[in-house]
Amino acid sequence: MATQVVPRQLSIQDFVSELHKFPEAAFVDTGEILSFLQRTIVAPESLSPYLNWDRQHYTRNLIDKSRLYELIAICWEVGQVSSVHNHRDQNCWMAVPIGRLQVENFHLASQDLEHGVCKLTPTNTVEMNPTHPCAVDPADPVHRVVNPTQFGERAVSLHIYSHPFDTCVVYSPEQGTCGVIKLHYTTMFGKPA
Ligand code: 2CO
Ligand code: FE2
Repeated sequence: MATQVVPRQLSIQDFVSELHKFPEAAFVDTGEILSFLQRTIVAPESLSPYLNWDRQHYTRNLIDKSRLYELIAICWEVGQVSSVHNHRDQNCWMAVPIGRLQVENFHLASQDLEHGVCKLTPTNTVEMNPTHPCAVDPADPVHRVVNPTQFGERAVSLHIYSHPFDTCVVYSPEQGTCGVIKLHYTTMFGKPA
């Protein structure tokens, strides 16, 4: 019989304290941090200093940053989507303590950044919600995150990136084009960036 672990709820402060306890090796593969996220739900009310909403674009709110990782809360209005993008070969774990989101994964068949061209094919779509965190597959890391209009509610995702990165490659699967963009924080440690 399959056993199911009932996740415990932690404030974001306690969640950060737990993250600090992981050794560097835990961030190399995705299993250990993913299992921590499966056992843990961040209490939504503890996230209030990091929640900012913008009708134009999802917001990126830095909660914690070290040599090993950065932890960001992303706030998604109904209908907002990210670009299709990569994470610069860094691991990424996502948890969704508020609402639910879809991750659409793509396979990158080829990429020529110098000429800005690529070939991408969609692979699968997975739902994230408070009991379903996920890790980006390091072997096939290109994805986009979507808060579908039909879900009808705002969502907040927590992203752990190891190591921190401040640029990424964005792709247009329809046009077969790609390019590097710079990433910015909307807030840092609860204050406008
Ligand atoms: N990686 C994007 C960002 O940091 C968010 S979409 O999901 O990973 O802006
Ligand atoms: Fe991403």
